[in-house]
Amino acid sequence: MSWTLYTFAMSHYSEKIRWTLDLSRIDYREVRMTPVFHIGPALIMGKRGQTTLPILKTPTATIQDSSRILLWLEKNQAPLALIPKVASQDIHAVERHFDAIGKDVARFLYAASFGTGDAHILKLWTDDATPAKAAFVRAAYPFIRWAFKRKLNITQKGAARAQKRITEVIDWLEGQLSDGRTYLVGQTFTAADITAASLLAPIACPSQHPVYGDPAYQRTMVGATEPWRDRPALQWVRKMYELHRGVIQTEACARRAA
Ligand SMILES: N[C@@H](CCC(=O)N[C@@H](CS)C(=O)NCC(=O)O)C(=O)O
Repeated sequence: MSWTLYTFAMSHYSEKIRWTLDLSRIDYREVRMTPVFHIGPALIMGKRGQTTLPILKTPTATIQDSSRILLWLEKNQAPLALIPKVASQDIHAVERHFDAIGKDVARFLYAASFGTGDAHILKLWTDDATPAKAAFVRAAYPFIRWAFKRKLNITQKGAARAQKRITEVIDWLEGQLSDGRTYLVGQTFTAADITAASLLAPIACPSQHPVYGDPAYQRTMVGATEPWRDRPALQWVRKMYELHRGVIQTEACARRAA
């Protein structure tokens, strides 16, 4: 197995690629990184002056950014069932809608949980850390939180704007689904559905997701997710996870263990 996917366990952009690789039955090793300690490796591997994950490393290329990774897979793993050629443009158009609110989702949820949910955030940030890294993140938490707030513009105003933009995209999704369709592009499950479901998963909290399905996460976010929890769009996200994630995830884990 010579592909490696660098992720954060709780990252919705990482989930988009993890799900795509799992469903495409591509073998890879997942390296779950610890915030702060990801910065150096991401800068070096990405070579774009960016510190974001996911990053996919293959024997022939290292690609940073989930939409660039999808484009690379489309070109280099063709034919990719999740991006049929005839539907490619429509799929990427849907992808852009949801990628655009990824940071708003993080901004809004952190704004609501910093202060009251710090214990759980610390747990999420240290779950995949070595003891020494975990001790560092715990000790530096007040500073990391401050830096994070600045970087993501986590202010009351920023959170209010994020809430508005998330609501607009949820409205848009419900508009798309209002004719009774199951999938966003064509008659089959595609990368458009994966992107929409992954990016909204931190709000929808599907039980199949290892982080957002955790009752402790759901308790921490209960106030923040409340405005949208029962909306049809969020029910659709949970349905996509039920239909297309649980089994695939179990299969991928079994493949990796074999
Ligand atoms: N446009 C990027 C956004 C990825 C992104 O924002 N990732 C977040 C985690 S969800 C991240 O790595 N944050 C840490 C950082 O920016 O250093 C993509 O599609 O991959």
